[in-house]
Amino acid sequence: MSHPRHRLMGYVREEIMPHRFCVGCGCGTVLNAFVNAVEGIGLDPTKMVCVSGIGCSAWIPSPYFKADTLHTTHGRPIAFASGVKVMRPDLKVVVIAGDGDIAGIGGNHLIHAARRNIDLSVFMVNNMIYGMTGGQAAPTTPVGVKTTTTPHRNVEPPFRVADLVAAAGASYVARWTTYHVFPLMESMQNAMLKRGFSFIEIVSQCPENYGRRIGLRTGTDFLHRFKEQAIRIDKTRGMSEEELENRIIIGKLCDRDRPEYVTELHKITQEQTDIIEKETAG
Ligand SMILES: Cc1ncc(C[n+]2csc(CCOP(=O)(O)OP(=O)(O)O)c2C)c(N)n1
Ligand SMILES: [Mg+2]
Repeated sequence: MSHPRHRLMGYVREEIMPHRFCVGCGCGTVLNAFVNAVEGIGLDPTKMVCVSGIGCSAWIPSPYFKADTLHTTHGRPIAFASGVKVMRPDLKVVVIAGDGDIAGIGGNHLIHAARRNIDLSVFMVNNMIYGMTGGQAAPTTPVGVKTTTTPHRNVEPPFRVADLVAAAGASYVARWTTYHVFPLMESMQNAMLKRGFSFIEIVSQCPENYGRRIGLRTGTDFLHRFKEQAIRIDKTRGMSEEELENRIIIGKLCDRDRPEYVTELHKITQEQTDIIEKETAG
């Protein structure tokens, strides 16, 4: 008896499946949610460009998602994606990369893309560490954690990246974890349908290079932790900083309409073209 082909198989590079993510890694969950979201809103992958940087999470779109992809340099996926969007505003441009990529080395590109409100969707996989390179501290690593670059303990407070992006001016910002698969899928759909800069922080697990330093050995250990730590944003009103210290605030942080960067740029191009045409006609 022949087996029916899975309905989502056409969205991934079947020839290189199964993927190479470590056992228990959250990247497979994010890939699954992303592919479901793309199919769910009927996006045509031939009209998409996915951009990634360097890191484990960067492998989610490239090579696994079957669309045109740019696997760029570490820290620069938003810069490359902005270039694509300016030249080809007709394409859906999505960045998927790690916390190191997006909020560490690429942090400046992140806040300025949010400020400009350029029409990109950025899905940042926050595993709280530089996973691919063996476990260096990221700007998302919690205080107190021992990493290869903080062998005694990390003393740097982490960024709350989603809050930072919302404050910088993005149109849509949300935070979920790999435990919250269905809300994550739905949020990815909303992000990709939103005009302007959309951003989802996906708190994810790295049992290999982060978990083993904090006593969480398996992916399941992390999912239990995320379930316990998560608190819906609407339940946080009136709670103090101390009460929220070890919590992961999940849900939508903002959803608003602001002028979009490429549209505004193209208006200028049109205005200038009109002026030149008028002058040459006269
Ligand atoms: C300019 C530059 N600096 C540093 C590196 C080394 N490097 C490669 S991946 C990486 C960190 C990856 O961490 P993250 O972006 O969080 O992705 P993860 O592997 O955790 O998914 C670093 C520091 C590099 N490739 N290029
Ligand atoms: Mg990381």
